[in-house]
Amino acid sequence: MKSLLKLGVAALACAVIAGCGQGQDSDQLVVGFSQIGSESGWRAAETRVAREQAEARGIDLRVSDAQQRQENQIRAIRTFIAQGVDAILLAPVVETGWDAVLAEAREANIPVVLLDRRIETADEDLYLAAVASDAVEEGRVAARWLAEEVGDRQCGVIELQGTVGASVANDRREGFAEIVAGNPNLTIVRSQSGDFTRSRAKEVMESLIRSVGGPNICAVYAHNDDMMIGAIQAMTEAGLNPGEDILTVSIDGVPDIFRAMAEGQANATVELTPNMAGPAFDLLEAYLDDGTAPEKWVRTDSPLYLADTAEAEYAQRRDRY
Ligand code: GZL
Repeated sequence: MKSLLKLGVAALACAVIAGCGQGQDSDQLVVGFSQIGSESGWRAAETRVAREQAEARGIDLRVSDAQQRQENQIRAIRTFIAQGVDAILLAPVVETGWDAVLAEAREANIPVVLLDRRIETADEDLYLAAVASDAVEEGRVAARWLAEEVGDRQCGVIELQGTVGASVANDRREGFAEIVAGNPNLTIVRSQSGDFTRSRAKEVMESLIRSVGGPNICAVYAHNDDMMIGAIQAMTEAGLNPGEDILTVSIDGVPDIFRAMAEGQANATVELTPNMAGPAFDLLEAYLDDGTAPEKWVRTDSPLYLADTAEAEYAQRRDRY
């Protein structure tokens, strides 16, 4: 634990309860990470990078995998509070239902930093900062590319949404829809959740191919690359040609989407860095050392990648995930 106030509180608390959140040495920062799960390649990379970033800083990082269930995340946060950790990282699976448990963390004087998703709250002081992309802009970037690609051709789009209730799913849908609204030749013919996973997205895409009909599908927009990989499998098994007859655009920039682009089965991805924990640790260390107030939103970039650089991008990234 770092800050003097915490040392006083901790010493008192540690006299009373066993299993205090002390790192190996009393000066070591102890951080609890309530992680959503491992639903996608991007999520698994975020966890791995968080461990690397903690290791590099000598931080004792305690990761709890919630298997995509909010009640498990809330339980993990309460455990971290009881352990008296110095700070908590939270990747909130959905955007509502956090006020009570975050108020308990504030009561215990434990700062919380949100990673890669946002929460809906009337009290923005419940968390110290958020490290996340602008998911509305990610949706706009995807739709602008598609609009450019189809020109004035009529194009029926299938949208595979992320987890119901997740801020990024709502925002990526909003951004995409905003650009579609300004392009009369783009029409979202179906929009359904694939829960950010390959398997669920494959099932959903199989059923949409049956109901919409392959020839009526001009493009697929998936809120993450893993769902697009599942959709590509479904399209290929149905005898369709994703990346050629059916345009694809998704988000994350995981190695497998670069491989699909290099093989001509996908067209575009909007990258999301898996390194959300590094900036979070930096702002936490400054805050805990001398009270430096961080920016409320540390925004990560959303660059677009296309098939023309996919081969090189895949070669560079495949060992990083
Ligand atoms: C986005 C993040 C999303 C990724 C998915 O910030 O929350 O969650 O795009 C992951 O791959 O499931």
